[in-house]
Amino acid sequence: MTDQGPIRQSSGQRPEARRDPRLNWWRDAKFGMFVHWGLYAIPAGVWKGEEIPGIGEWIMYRARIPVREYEQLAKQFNPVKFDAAEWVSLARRAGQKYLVITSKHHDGFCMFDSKVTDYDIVDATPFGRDPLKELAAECQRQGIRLGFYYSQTQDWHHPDGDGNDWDYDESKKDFDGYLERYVKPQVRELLTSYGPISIIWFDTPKRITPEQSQSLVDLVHELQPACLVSGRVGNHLGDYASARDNVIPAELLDLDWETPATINDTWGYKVNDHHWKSPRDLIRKLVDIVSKGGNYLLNVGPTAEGVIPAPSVDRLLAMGQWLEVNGDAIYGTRPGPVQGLQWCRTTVRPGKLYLHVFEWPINGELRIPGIRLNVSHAYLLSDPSRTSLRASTHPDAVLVRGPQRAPDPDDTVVVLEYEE
Ligand code: FHN
Repeated sequence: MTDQGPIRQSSGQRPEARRDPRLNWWRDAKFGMFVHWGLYAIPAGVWKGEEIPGIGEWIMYRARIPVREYEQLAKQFNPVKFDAAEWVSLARRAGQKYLVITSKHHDGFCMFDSKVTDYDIVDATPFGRDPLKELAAECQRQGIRLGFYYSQTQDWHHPDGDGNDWDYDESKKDFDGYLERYVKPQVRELLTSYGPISIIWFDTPKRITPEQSQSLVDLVHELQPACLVSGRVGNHLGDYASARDNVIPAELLDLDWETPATINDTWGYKVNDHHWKSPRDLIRKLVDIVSKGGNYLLNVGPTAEGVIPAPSVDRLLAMGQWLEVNGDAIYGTRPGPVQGLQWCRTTVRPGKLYLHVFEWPINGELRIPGIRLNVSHAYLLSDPSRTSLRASTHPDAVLVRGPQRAPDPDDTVVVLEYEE
């Protein structure tokens, strides 16, 4: 994999992890919720009346906001509408199996009660609650796995963190000191005070050395051996690989990988971003990713009041409705044998091939090239009575006669049960 590919070399998977059973739950989960939430939700893309282009959580960087000014936002942060039960329930109803939330993004503000700094949600805001504690309890209660995003390299608030050259002199930074005395104690806090954590989602490795990345991986595994480390810990040392943001590889990859993605065009909330992807687009992206062996980590950016924007909620619920009917063709599956077709995707589990049809043929006759299967029963996954569809095996293809019109214009799933 080169830097030009869908996965940067630095964001890859350690080769031994590919067969590691610690990843089994993650390999089966397929779909997670990403949450970008922090002080940047207050300006929401607008600083001193000016629209700041780009993703919302980068506003401090893009507008070169001095630390002393940006810090003041904490005094206003009071997300009284935050309701951990509601967020976790939304993830559950969307069919998402894990939730990864920003504990500290590049702006350096900590969304948890850290003893290492006062620049955190409990000490510096009128809110005074630890949302990660509340989410951890709710995730336990509702059976959703919890992960923490943590920006290990970039920290625009810390004098020795990477990225802020408008307040601090880059040449004077003690990056290693920052890692040892700030990042590592915080990672320790995150892994010792919130119960079982399934993922530490490091991001933007940038200048981090292989030794430094390795020491973070070791720390995570020492504290919680089952906890996975995202590929963006850097230097090809993650438990699984991370695709570029919003990028879906063109073909099946022999890796454990994940695409982090937005529903509109920003991660952190932006008041003026209304560029929402359609439910159909999102469902198909999920299917496309799963058919190529990946996971989809789909983001929401809650407001400064703690509310997940309604367009995100609507889309996630639509995905959940589709998954309610078609989840068997997603969860626990593996990529199918037929790849590279425009009109359909395939996933498999022992004895079953799932055909995900995006474009239904005019006569309802599906021709799946390149496979020989002894089909014992073909039916629509959405059909509770599992009425048999006519299927025949030919030397170069399997033919299935379905209804004239697409039963589900987003993705109709046809199940082919076969003798192995
Ligand atoms: O810079 C971040 C960005 O703000 C966001 O968190 C995404 C999510 O994958 N990661 C980085 C850019 O790739």
